[in-house]
Amino acid sequence: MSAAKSPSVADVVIVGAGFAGMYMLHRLRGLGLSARVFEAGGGVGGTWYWNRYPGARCDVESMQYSYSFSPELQQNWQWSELFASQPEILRYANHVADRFDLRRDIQFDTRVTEARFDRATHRWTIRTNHGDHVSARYCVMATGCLSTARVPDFPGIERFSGKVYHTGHWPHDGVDFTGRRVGVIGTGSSAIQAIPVIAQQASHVTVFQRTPNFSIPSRNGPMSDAYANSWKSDYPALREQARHMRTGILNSPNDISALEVSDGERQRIYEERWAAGGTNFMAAFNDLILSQQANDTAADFVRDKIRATVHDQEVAELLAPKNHPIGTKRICVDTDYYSTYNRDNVTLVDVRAAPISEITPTGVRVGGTEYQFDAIVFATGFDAMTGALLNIDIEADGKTLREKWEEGPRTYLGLMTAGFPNIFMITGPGSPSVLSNMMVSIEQHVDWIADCVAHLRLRGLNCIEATQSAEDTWVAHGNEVAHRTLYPLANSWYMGVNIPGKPQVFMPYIGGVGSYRQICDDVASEGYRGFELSAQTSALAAE
Ligand code: N01
Repeated sequence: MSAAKSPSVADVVIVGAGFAGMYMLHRLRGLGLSARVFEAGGGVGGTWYWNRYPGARCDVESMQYSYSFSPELQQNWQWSELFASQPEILRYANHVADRFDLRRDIQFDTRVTEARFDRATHRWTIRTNHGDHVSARYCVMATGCLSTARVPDFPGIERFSGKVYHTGHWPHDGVDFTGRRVGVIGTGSSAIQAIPVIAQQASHVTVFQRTPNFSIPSRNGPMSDAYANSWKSDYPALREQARHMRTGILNSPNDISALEVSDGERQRIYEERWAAGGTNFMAAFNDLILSQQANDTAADFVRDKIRATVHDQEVAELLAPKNHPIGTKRICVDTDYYSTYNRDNVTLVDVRAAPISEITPTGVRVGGTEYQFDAIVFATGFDAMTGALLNIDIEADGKTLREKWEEGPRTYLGLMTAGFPNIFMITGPGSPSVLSNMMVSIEQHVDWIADCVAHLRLRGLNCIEATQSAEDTWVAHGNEVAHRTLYPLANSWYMGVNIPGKPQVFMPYIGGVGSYRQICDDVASEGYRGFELSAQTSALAAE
């Protein structure tokens, strides 16, 4: 009988090589620690590696959706558009990987399957689908918030004889829809970006819409030197300002109520923001996500824009959202989305009243009607925020994370969860994450974790664990802040509503990026308040 192979050893295992995992690796190396990164994809970039659907681009301006940690990097890199496309962001991720020589510690095409904590040694044992077996002092989950693509359980789906795609798992060599009849299921951010581009190629596009979404034109365009230089000439100060904004985006919030101004003035402000484009529309007034009455003014404005854009008023009414306040489902940003419905080759099918009943060998059936397709695009979203974490068997002291989070995720600061020492989450549930500029939130978490690990080492400590009471207080605070807003009124993936059986709790922290950062900084400067720090001295624990 052969002896069990002993594990390889690292200070830290990082799961994921998106923007979070890459920067975490860089910071840990800077501390002189050894780190191994496991990445399920064949390259770096995370969400930008997988989401290659036509029209995919970021809705945060490129000058802000980029790393700030390296002055040289942010000066040298040139973005070609205001809002970078997926291929350009992926090129940037690859450039960063090369520039900082990250690949030598990243194992690609490898999925972490389990992570178990051993109390005796205070170490994690991590295993992968390729039989890797690593013992690490710390584990960092850089698994992304929107990385577990989801296809609804439509009957007959396996019998469809045409091509099937998911926006979050797009083929790497692209798809040519020329001359094809395409069905698109879903009208979230991904669909809203993809539909106008697919419609330019396909012979016909049929969109199956269950819930219409509010979308603001991006007004994307080429990056001018003058605009890029307006950032580069003062980058450190501008980045610092962004870190303290509510969303981590340096925009122009208007700190007055929508109800304090005259109708004419309100309309003027909305028109101005609509013309400027992008998510800054939601910063037109300070109470759009707090007051239904204020929110209605913005929602009415966008509904009127939809009616003015779409020629067929029946279609316009279907596209105009009426069941959730604007912004409480992720606001979308588009290029020519609504006007695409004026094309002869685009049809909108409402599947709210009569849902999709089955996928047939040749198409999609809704009630008594069958729509025939050569290809179906599922733009049906993700098991957000918890999906990727819970797909891994994470266990400490005989309890799994799945068991602990049965009624919804519970964390302290979205960084750690009680009962699971030495395992950190980057942009985990309970942190601003998806409600923010992810780059800003990623850098904040990575820096906090790196500083924390350095703090432990300096003091001869090697174990950190969130206390139950700190976690309970944070969860209660997160809920209290969320329920002061209109967000819980929407059936959104923020609430887990899109996954059957998923507990319905508001997962991100909505208190704002700036104030959240201050809380995290205070926690650290007060000796990691709410965490227990200790030293494991057994010989087994020796480094
Ligand atoms: O996914 P979604 P997404 N029958 O969950 C529909 C980020 N992102 O990939 O709303 C019929 O938003 C579902 O309908 P409903 C961004 O944070 C960013 O589009 O559940 N339809 C919905 O319309 C975003 O929020 C960028 O009623 C069904 C759609 O599928 C997040 O990713 C770009 C259905 C899913 O929409 C996710 O966006 C892209 C069913 N059975 C994404 N099941 C940018 O930076 C689901 N649907 C711009």
